[in-house]
Amino acid sequence: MYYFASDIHLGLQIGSDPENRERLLVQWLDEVSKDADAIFLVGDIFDFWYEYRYVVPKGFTRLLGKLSELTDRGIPVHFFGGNHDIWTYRYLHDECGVTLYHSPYTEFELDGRKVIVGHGDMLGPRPAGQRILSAIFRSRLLQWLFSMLHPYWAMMLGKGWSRSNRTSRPVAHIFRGEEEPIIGFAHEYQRTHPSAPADLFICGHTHCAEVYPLPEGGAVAFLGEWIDNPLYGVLGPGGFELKGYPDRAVIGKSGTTRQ
Ligand SMILES: [Mn+2]
Repeated sequence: MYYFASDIHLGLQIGSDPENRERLLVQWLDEVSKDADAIFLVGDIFDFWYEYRYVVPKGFTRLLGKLSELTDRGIPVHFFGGNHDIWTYRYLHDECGVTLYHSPYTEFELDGRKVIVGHGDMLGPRPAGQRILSAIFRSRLLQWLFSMLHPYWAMMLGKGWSRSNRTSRPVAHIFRGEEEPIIGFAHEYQRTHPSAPADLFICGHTHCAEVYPLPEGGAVAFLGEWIDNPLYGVLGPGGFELKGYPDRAVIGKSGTTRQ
């Protein structure tokens, strides 16, 4: 089985039970590790993360320990940078053994299915302002300048930005269907890959919980968020399901057929 979760926003002190969000995530990782072939953490796992060459942020020790334990046991953990944790460099790889991804999307073959995974903030048509902002955040110069700041100010600035970003709009976004840039990306992908279309697109970012079937075949799964409403995706022989956690109520599904 393959498991997926995104937008946990660890460290963000809003929503339901922020103190226990990390414990819940670790409990989930523990449970799914029993039959996981791989675990995908699809971005915005941390509400803000910045690491220096010799220094990492305080906290998150339960999660970091659990990730290290899982990878030591041989379970692959794929960790995607989201727009809140783009500045994850080598530490999570070197210390916790996860594989890091920072490209807009990555193609996987899981159980004979073509699955495209990405956080989603860099997918599809987006307004110019957003594109400029993400280019700035990804610029080496800005990252270098930021690393010159004393960690006290850097973390204060980063956490403040992250919090204001969240409190300026509601946690739960209304799903806009065809208007979602990620749906636009999925159509474009299928159109440009007629001989090898994707069976499933999996993303986070929007905080919507949806499994959206594409008319041309395949589906797009939006993994929701853990601020108010923890959810996860599971892909097995029977297809993909989006489930609540810990109640495991099925919120959406897609019977993706193998090619
Ligand atoms: Mn998010």
